[in-house]
Amino acid sequence: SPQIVTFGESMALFMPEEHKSIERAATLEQSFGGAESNVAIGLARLGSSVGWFGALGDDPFGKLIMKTMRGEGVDISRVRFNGEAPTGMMFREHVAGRLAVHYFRKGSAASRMTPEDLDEDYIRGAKLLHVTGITCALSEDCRRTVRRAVDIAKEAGVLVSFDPNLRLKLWSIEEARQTLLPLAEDADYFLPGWDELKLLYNTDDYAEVKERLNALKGISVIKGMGDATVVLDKGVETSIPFYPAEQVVDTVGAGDGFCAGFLAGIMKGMTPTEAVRLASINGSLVVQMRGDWEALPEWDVVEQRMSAKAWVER
Ligand code: KDG
Repeated sequence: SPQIVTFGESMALFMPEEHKSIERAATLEQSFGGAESNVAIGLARLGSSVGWFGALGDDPFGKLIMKTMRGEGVDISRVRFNGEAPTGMMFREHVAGRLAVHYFRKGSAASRMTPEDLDEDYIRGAKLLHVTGITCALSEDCRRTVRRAVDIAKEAGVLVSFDPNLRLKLWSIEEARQTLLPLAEDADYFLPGWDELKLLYNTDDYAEVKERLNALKGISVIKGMGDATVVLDKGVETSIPFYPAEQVVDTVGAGDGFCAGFLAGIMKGMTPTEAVRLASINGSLVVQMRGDWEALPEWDVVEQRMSAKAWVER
């Protein structure tokens, strides 16, 4: 098995030209996205050994996703094509300066994943399993699939990382809490954003959230605490400033890029604080190009930036 294994839904992605709404655009640019496949591409580009799987429709979009993932060097040997259900789709546009996402993913191939689709040995053979809350929001079967995958990992001593990736378009906050908080308890690395934590724990009070996180067994990495990332590691709190982006074009995918950088760092034996520095550089590069994963850097770029003066000057 690859060192890191992840799975979830990847969808065809369509975006109008910048500054145009979908209603006014004559053409839409095509790509694809999915939190877990974004992370997988990010990891592969940093030189980590990674496998991604999910169910895709037996259609041109599924094929495009599969071929691109393969081309990026991600192990796709456990991807399944579903003959009946299509690859999901999403459309993104900026309306009055705000990002709007439109999903067409109900009944998609990925939403029909079941625990029986898991290759248990593939998970057992990995060093780390990465899951996100989006998969849990897709269907009851998907929720059980994530749960089962995490249980397999735990039993086999495989590390688990978990990004809640709260998507309130897909389910209610109450449902999300019920499923995601237990997963946070099982994670060795819990990677939420501060905005997500406020919703999940239903409070704006950092001290209260911190108490909850310190009670978890794993390390928590809080993204977006102002302009910094906070690491909570067995009661020890470290704040690491964001690496500055030269320009911000499209912030979607920043969290996944961060996550890829963090996991790559951990797999390379870095401390969580060092891994956050790598993660932050990775995230800062993703936002400078349109699309979720296109701008994810290769290892030499990140390595150069890690030792560069720019960081020290902040
Ligand atoms: O993190 C980026 C994802 O939100 C995007 O790729 C789409 O996976 C996605 C989702 O379900 O929102």
